[in-house]
Amino acid sequence: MSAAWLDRVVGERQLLLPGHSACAGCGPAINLRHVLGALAEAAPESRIVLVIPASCWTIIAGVWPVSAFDVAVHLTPFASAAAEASGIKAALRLRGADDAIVVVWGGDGSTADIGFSGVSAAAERDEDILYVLNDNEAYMNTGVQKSGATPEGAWTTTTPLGATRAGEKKDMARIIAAHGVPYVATLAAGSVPMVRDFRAKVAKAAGIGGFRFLHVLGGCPPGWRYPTSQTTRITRLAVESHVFPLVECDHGEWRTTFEPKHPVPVRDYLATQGRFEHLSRDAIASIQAHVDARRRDYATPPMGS
Ligand SMILES: Cc1ncc(C[n+]2csc(CCOP(=O)(O)OP(=O)(O)O)c2C)c(N)n1
Ligand SMILES: [Mg+2]
Repeated sequence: MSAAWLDRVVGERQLLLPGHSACAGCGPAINLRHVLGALAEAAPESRIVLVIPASCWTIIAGVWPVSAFDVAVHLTPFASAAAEASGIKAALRLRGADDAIVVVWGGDGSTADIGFSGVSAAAERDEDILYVLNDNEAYMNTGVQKSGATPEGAWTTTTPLGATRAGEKKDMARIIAAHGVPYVATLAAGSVPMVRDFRAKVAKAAGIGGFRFLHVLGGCPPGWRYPTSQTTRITRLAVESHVFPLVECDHGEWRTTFEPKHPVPVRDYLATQGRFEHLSRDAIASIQAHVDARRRDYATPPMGS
């Protein structure tokens, strides 16, 4: 790991400005900083437009005339984010800004559930946008309700104790890859090597035309019920336990981009968060089996390849 690279990342110009109102320890805030930083580095001359459907980020973005961003931001309803991003890209192209990068920063509730039809349609049309799934695994802005991306066994306010999340998290990377889009990847900023993987994927996506989909995992201290200091450690454990494998599908070719040097059992990840504290040994064994099966799936040619 080169010290010069780290210095550059730490010292780069911030497009998510200091003083924004995200919670302490907000994983998505770290992630969005890296998305914008890596885009600005990969395409310094390109205009970046951020399209944000209803989510925590509608609030964090600020109330006009104040903005948390040093890029243009367009707030949308859930269902129309992908369509509005497609329209903005088309309008910018008509005005000669061919290289503008239009980025949707959509939550998991927005992307996997309420806005899914619009995301699927934009993917199917191969719209020239960068869609980033900002996955904190529940509807956090409205008080931790379960989404399609909430993981098996998790407590949320709509899956309370005694009726916690049954079934597995939707596999959005494979669902979107099955549309035959040019690029899909999973990203997590859990350690310096993982950040390197993260930013390389953003840079790669910036250089490809058509519909690109980045699925980024971000911890939420109040929703996942852990201390604010633990976000990066928990993100690292998500990858090291293979709960969140780092993969990409580049024009139909799947590959694992990051193999943990120190793999850990899933229970080590689950034990870091209050949303899993009720789980029995049997429930943890079942989650481990599902994580193992999903990992095997990624190692074999999946849908979309
Ligand atoms: C059609 C519609 N239903 C419900 C809401 C209320 N709402 C605003 S933000 C939000 C949560 C969105 O969850 P997610 O997409 O996961 O983003 P997060 O809040 O976790 O960042 C909800 C339900 C809304 N704005 N529009
Ligand atoms: Mg969410």
